[in-house]
Amino acid sequence: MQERSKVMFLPGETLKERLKKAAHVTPSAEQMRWMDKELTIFLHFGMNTFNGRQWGNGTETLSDYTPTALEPEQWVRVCAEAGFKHIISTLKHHDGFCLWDTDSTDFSVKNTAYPMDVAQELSAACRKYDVGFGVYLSPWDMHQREAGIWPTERYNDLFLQQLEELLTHYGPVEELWFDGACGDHPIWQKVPCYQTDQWYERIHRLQPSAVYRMYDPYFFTDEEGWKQLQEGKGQIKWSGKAVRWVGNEEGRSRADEWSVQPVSERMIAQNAVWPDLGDIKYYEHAVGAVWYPVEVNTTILNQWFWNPETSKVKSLDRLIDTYYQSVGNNGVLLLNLSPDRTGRIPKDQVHRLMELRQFMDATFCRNLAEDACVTVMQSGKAEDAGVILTEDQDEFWEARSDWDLEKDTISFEIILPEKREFDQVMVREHVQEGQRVAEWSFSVWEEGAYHEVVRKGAVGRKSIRRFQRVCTDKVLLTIHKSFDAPQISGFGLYLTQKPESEEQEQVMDLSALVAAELPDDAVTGVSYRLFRGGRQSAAQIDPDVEKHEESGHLPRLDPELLDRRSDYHAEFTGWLEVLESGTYRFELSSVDGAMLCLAGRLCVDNDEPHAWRGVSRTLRLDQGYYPYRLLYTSFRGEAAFALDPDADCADPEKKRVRVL
Ligand code: FUL
Repeated sequence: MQERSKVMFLPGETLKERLKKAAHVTPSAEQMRWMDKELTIFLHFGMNTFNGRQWGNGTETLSDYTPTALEPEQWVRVCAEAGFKHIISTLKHHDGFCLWDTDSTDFSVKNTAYPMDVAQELSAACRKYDVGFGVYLSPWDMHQREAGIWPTERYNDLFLQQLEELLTHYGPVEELWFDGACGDHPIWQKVPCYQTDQWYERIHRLQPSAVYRMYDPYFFTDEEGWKQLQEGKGQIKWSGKAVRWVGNEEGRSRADEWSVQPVSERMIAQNAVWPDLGDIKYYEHAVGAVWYPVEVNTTILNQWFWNPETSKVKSLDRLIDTYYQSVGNNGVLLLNLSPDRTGRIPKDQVHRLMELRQFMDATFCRNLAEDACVTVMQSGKAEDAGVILTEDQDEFWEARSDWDLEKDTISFEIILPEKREFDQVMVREHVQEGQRVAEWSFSVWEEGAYHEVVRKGAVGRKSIRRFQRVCTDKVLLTIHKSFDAPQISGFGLYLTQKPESEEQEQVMDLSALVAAELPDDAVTGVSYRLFRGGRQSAAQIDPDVEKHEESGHLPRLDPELLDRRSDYHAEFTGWLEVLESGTYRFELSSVDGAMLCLAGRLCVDNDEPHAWRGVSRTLRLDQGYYPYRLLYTSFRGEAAFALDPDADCADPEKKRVRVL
C-alpha cells in the first residue's frame, strides 16, 4: 500500500470528489506507529518543582534546584508498569533551565549541586525498559530573554544547538514537543526569530522516525504559494510526521476527531481549538487534506508541576473519562506525571495511574463479541463478516468498491451465542488506507426490536462509546455515511469493570478552625486587589509580594469587577457565615484558574487555564465565621467565576452558608 499523508484538490472539484480523495489520505509509518501506542506519558519536572511555580521567569538561581533522590529510572519504571509506551519529559521548560549537559548555556543541571544529566539517565532507563524517549523543549525561554538573546536571531541558533544536542546524544527519540505557550508574545503568532523549518529539518535528518507536536503556528506555504494552491498549482508543505494538539489541556476531545484534516487556511494556528475542526464544510475551500492525528495531553494532577500546597491527584473517574476522550476517540493519550522535590513520582500519582491500568485491564481483557457471528448485507446478499472480530489490525472487511457517499449504507448484524451484559461498543477502521466513516450507529435488540443506543460521526483508528448497561444477544452496527467504501477492522463489546477506588471526594474537616464570633475588625463585603497580567495558575499570585494595579471594597463577591477582561489576576478576601454546623459542598466555577482558601487552608482548587468548569469539595464546618481568600487568574479566557458555598441547596433563601 502506498503511503499518502497529503492530497491536493483542484479548483473545479465537487465536494463529493474532494471527500473521496480525502478518504485516501493515509498515516505515514511514523504516525501509524505513534497512533498504535495509544498511551504515552508526559512528565513535568525542573526548576518549577522547587519554587512552587507553574511558569518560572528565568531569573531562578541554580541553587534553587535541589532534588534529594532524583531517579529518572523510577519515572520510566512507572511508565512501563502502567503499560504506557513512551515518556516525554520537560528537558527545558519556559524558564530556560536545561536538565541535560548542554554547551549552549550555563543555566543547566551541570552547574548545580545535583549535576545528573537527566536526559542521559532517562534515555538509558528507556532503553532498559523498552519505553520510548521523548523530548519537550520549550521554544519560549525566559532565561535567554533576561540575557537579551530571546527573541533575536541568535536565539534560533541557540535553540538549534539545544535541539541538535538532544537529537544526537541520547539515542532514538520518539517524539518532540514544541510548546506554543509564550507569555511575551500574542498566542497563535509566530515569534519572528523562530525558524521552525530548520527545527523540523533537523528532526527529519537526525531522527527520521520521530514524530513531533509542531509549534502552534505552522505555514503550509507562503502568501504567493497560497494563491497558486488555490488555482490548483503546487504542493503544500507537509512531512507527515506531525501530531495535532487537541486544543485544550483538560483531557477533552471533540465529538468527531478527524485524523484527516482539510487544509482550508494557509496557516495552522488557533484552528487547533475550533470545535468543528475537520468538518465537511471546510472542504469547500480547502486546497488539500493532510493526515494529522490527535494527541490529548492532560495532567494526573490539577496542574503540570508538583506543588506541596496546591496540587492534588484527579479522581479515577476523571482519568477514565480522559481515556475514552483520547484512546476511545481516535487519539493518543499523553498523560502528565509530576515528580516531587525528591525527584521521584509520589505514591499517590503512581497509585492512581495503576488504578487506571487495572480499569483498562479488567474492562478490555475480553471482547464479549469475540465468539459472535457477523453477517453483513451487501447487494441483497448476506455475507460473513467475522473478520471484524479478529484482533489483527491488518485484517478488515471492505465494502464494494463502487461505494456512493450519498446513497450507500451498510449494516452488520452481530449475534452472540447467548445474552450478555455490556455497556460499551468499540469500532475500528482500517486507517492504514484512510479514515472514511462519517456517520454510524449502534443498536441493541430488546423486546423484539432494535433500539439505537449510539449515533456518532467519525470512527478512525478506534472509537469506543459508552451507554447504559444492556443485556442482549443481538446487536446492529450501521454505517450511514462514508466518504468511500468503509473498511472495518475491529468491533468489540465490553462491560465496565472499575476497581474500588478511595472515596472520590473526601470531606475536609475545618470545624476546628472556626472563628465563632465575627471579629470586631471584620467588615461585610469583599476587599479586592487586582494585578495586571494573567498567570497560568492562580497559585502563582503572591499578593503580598507583587504590586497591584487597583484595590478597593465591593458590597459582594462580584466577578463583574473584572469586566470579562482576560489577562488579569485578582485576590478577593472577606468572611463566610456558616449558619448551622454540617457538611457543605462548595463549588467553585471559573474560566481559567481559581482557588478558595478558608481560614488559611486551600479548600477548593480549580486552578490552571480552562474553559468554564466547576470543581467542588465537601467541607465539614462548625457554625460561625470563616475568613476566606479567593484567588483568580484570567489567562486566555474571558474572566468569569462563581462561588456556591452550599451547592446542594438549590434555594438561595435556604442556603446555610453565606458569603457576607
Ligand atoms: C503549556 C505550558 O505553558 C504548560 O506549562 C505545560 O508545559 C503544557 C504542556 O503546555 O502550554
